[in-house]
Amino acid sequence: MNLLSQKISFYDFKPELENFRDAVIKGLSRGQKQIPPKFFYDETGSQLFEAILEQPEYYIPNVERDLLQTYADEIGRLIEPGSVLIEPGSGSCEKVQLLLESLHPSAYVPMDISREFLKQSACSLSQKYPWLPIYPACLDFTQQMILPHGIPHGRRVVFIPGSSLGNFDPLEVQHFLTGIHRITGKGGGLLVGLDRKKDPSVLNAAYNDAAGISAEFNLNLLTRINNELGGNFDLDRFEHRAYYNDQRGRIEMHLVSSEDHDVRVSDQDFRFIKGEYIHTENSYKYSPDEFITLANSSGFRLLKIWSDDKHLFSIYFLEAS
Ligand code: AVJ
Repeated sequence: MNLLSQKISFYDFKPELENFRDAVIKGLSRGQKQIPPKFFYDETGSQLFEAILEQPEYYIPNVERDLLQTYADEIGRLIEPGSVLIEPGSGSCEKVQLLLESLHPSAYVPMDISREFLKQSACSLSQKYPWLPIYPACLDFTQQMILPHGIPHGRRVVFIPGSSLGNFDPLEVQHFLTGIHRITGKGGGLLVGLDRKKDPSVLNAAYNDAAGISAEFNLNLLTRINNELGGNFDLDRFEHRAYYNDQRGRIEMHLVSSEDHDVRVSDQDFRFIKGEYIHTENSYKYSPDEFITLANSSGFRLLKIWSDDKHLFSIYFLEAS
């Protein structure tokens, strides 16, 4: 089946890929080396992330899936049919499928930085839901929060599952939600799935799966730099580290250098000393009170919260006031 025979209008906002080079050079030049997590998601990275979602220690997908399945009808009643459903960072468009029958939106706008992955996900979604008009938008939603032209009218509802908000600092979440408020307008909806604070041993296991997929995902960033930016990272000299930083309320992911050595990227040399690390990701964990306060400060008010019995994860439905 081709794009034309399906109800798909693909919008390419051309997220600037040369940003990758700039971000890496800038990030490796800092006192504390760091690279933003959005650069994990080249094609291999996106596939590795899908594999993380299947690891037994990574409880988020199962708990969230259970919640979405259990409460789909209730969620559907709060979000009126005919809404335009927008999903920043849609990935495989897997989770939205748990809601489509009960929500029956007039359109779905998946947004992702990974172009081919976005196209493929939209195509297979369209085969399963031929009645649904889909407007995939290739963009970096951390840089631009814009909607494609021609989407239907109707209440705009933004769906952010999978705890992806956890990648932002609380202040960035506040700015991001304020941007979403601008897109949805007053009365618009916001459906968020977000991981909660809990026993650190559960969190640490989730980001250090026994099969080593999280490690592969983290290290793939170096492979990507080698491939796309002519880097010469030796993957045997770096180790994956992930641990819960209790003071900051977040999982931190690092790539730790196991010895003193130099790495070359795009004609620039970077010195690593033994034990020095690149900070590659934060994954913030929120108590419901903390997140609700944050959402309130961005102009959203809570209408409903759903949680599992073990208080691992929560889904929030909020309205733009
Ligand atoms: C996509 C940000 C929700 O933080 O749990 C999973 C990314 N990194 N394992 C998360 C991730 C390592 C994930 N988010």
